[in-house]
Amino acid sequence: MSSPQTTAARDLVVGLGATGLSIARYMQRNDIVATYFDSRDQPPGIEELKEICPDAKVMLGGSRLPRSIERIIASPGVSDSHPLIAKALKKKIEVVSDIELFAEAANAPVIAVTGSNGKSTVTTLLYHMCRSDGREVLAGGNLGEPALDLLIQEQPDVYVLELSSFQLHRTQNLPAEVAVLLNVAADHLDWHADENEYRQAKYRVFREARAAVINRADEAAAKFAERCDRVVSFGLDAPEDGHYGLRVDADQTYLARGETLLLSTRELAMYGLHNQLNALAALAAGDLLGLDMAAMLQVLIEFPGLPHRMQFVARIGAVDYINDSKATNVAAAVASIESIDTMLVLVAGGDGKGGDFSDLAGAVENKLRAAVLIGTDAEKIAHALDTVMPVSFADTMGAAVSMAAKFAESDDTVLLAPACASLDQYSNYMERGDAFCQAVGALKR
Ligand code: UMA
Ligand code: ADP
Repeated sequence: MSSPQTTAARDLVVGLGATGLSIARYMQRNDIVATYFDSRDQPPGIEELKEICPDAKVMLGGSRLPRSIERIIASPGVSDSHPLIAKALKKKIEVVSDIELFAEAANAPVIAVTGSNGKSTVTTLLYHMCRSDGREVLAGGNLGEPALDLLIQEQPDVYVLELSSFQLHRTQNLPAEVAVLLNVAADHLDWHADENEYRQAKYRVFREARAAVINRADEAAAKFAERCDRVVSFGLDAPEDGHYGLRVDADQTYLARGETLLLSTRELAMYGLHNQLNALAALAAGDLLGLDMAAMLQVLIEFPGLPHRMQFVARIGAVDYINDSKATNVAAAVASIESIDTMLVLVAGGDGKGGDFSDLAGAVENKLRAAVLIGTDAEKIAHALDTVMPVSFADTMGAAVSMAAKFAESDDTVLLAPACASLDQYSNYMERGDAFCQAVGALKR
């Protein structure tokens, strides 16, 4: 039994979701007394917190900052504009992420993966590549298991962490063995002060890294990675010696390292040009880590991609149905639209997070049969697509899919690529993707 909290806590843990609870477990393991805060009356983790540290002081709602607090460990969902955090920042109280604590405590090399899109795919590829090479590996962070919970398990040879801009924004010290920045496109403008702050958070991943993997299309990345000992780039063009890209030989496109052809893109199990980029980035990172090339290529031949990312659902009446529910911003939706080479019926919409949809119009031009829009920002997307064609609206996913099926002609693709978060209508992108799959299933009956 722990004794009641008597000393005034120096740390305030903000947020009682998955991250907050992982911080609570970490504090308990390390005998650190903290106060806990959540802005909601009934935060999801309140009962579990009582089990982890029964005597912890908990504050719900408001923005009162206890005097004793010297550091805030904030959950990623709470932005700097929350009055409590804003007050702390004004008083120059340190506000850090769970990743800052993880980096202090971890004793194995870390591969840090960030970017606007492709993080989960590349994190998972690297996890499988490490295993295929015979290394003990744990993966987590923004992808599923909170980073601090990875420390409960036996120490691996390597950690692979997916990091969001929210986490990096509050991480000062992260000496990653390899830092991977996949791409930077506008996102999360409802959280960050502006696009520049979002970009700076992403580039922060290179600050203390020993080696960097950069996208050749991103000139700023090369500049930020200059401080790293080794830099390997990836891109869709032909690569220079030691770098990764695509090469064409006898009408066949290959993933290549310098002049060496590694794997025909036809052998890649994942679908779409953006996944060729993800494969190249993972190879570059694995190479920097010293993983065996054949072991890595075997993973690319076998790994079909994660659910809800360009996931083939069904072919009904000569129409393909594809679920890319994880396309939660415009750049992701553009990438999935560009991966489809048939005429398209697009199902999109949801919470646009303050983003600008004008790039969607360019991507669908000349290939859009119809668009069916759902969710809070349906009107905003309709406005952006107006120059291409009038659109239709649906209240539910079931209605959207039925309408899409009516619009689709032989050999078309019906693609769910929302360009928006799902939270206005669903608990998460998985629930939205499942709703799409179910609605497609219902078409068959
Ligand atoms: N919230 C409040 N008040 C609080 C605390 C949280 O209203 O005091 C709300 C937030 O505004 C948010 C929700 O609760 O709407 C969850 O926030 P959280 O910080 O408690 O989230 P966690 O449950 O800890 O989950 C977080 C990541 N979520 C976010 O960054 C919003 C999860 O990524 C991540 O898997 C988990 O930590 C473990 O590391 C999810 C995500 O959506 C998948 N990430 C964004 C993305 O990928 O686009 C960045
Ligand atoms: P994240 O974890 O960054 O959200 P995911 O690997 O889950 O990334 O992919 C999310 C979506 O982003 C995919 O469904 C696809 O639409 C798009 N996407 C994936 N990789 C890329 C990439 N390299 N460039 C652009 N878009 C991508």
